[in-house]
Amino acid sequence: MVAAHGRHVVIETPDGAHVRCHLRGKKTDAVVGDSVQWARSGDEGVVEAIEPRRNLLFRQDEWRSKSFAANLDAVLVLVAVEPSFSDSQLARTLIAAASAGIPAWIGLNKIDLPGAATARERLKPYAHLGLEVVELALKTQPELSRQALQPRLADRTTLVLGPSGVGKSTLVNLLVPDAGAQVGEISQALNSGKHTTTVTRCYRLQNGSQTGSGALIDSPGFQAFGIHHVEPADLARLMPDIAAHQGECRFYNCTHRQEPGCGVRQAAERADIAAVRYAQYCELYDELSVRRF
Ligand SMILES: Nc1nc2c(ncn2[C@@H]2O[C@H](COP(=O)(O)OP(=O)(O)O)[C@@H](O)[C@H]2O)c(=O)[nH]1
Ligand SMILES: [Mg+2]
Ligand SMILES: [Zn+2]
Repeated sequence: MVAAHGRHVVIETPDGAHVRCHLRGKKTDAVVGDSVQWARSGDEGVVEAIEPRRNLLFRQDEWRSKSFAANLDAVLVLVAVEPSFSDSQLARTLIAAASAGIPAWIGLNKIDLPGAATARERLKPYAHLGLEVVELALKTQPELSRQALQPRLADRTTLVLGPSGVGKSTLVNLLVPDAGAQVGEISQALNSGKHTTTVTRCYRLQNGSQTGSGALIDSPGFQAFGIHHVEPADLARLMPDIAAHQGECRFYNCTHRQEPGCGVRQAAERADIAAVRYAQYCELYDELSVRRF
C-alpha cells in the first residue's frame, strides 16, 4: 500500500500500477507499507486482508491509536535549528521506534542558521545514545545534504517524521526528483488533490537517482506523540542511556525514581546520564503510570 487518506488508499500492484481501494469492515487498519490482498471491483478495489507485519509504528494517546506506517527499515527523525525542537517529542518518537523494534536516526536540518551550535549541543545526549545525528542544510547546501542522506536511505524503507517546518518537503523534493509527478498520480488515484497534506505517501527512490530501490514515507504532521502503549516498567529498557545503568540498582524492579541504591539516579547525579534525559524518564514514567481505563 503506497498511500492512505482515511478509508481511501492506493495500492501498488507488482507491475507498478496504482489502484484506488477502499477499506471495508474490519480491514480499516491497513497502513502505508502494508502488503495487502485485494479484490477488484470495477476500476477500484477492496482490501480484503493484510499480510503479517514485520513492525508497525504508531502513537497512542489516552483514547486512540494512530498508525504511521508498517514494515519499516528505519525512522528518520528530522529536526531543525529553527523551529527549535522539543526534547519531549524527540524522546517519545525514539521510544516508540525502539518499542516497535525499528532503528532510528536523527537529521538536524538548517545548520546554516545562527542557532546551529545550540541545536548541536542539545542533540549531544542523543548522539550519546548511539544514535547517528546527521547534519543537513537541505536548502542552502543541497548537494552535501544529498550526499549525506543517500547512503543512509538506499535500499530500505524509511519513514520521515518531524514537526512541520523542519524541511520534510524540501527533503523529499531533493531526493525524489519526480516527487511532484508521484504526488499527482497518487492524488489522482485518491481523487483528493485538495487533501494533499493529510495523506501519508510512499515515494520510490529508484527513478534515476543513486539511492537504489529505497522508499521514503512522508506522513502528515501531528500534535502530540502519545506513547501510552508502552508499559512504565518497559520504559527504561527503551531508553538506552537509562538502560545502561539498570543493572546497577539494588532492587531488580527499581523504577529509578525514589528507591535507595538506584544506579540510574546515581548515574544522573554524576551526569553520566544527561539531566534532561533523566527528567524525561521521570516525566514519562509518571505519565504512563496514570491509571488507564
Ligand atoms: N535556512 C534554511 N531553511 C530551510 C532549509 N531547508 C528547508 N528550509 C526552509 O524551511 C521551510 C520549511 O520547509 P518544508 O520543507 O516546507 O518543511 P516541512 O513542513 O517539514 O515539509 C521552508 O521555507 C524551507 O525553504 C535549510 O537547510 N536552511
Ligand atoms: Mg511539508
Ligand atoms: Zn534504579
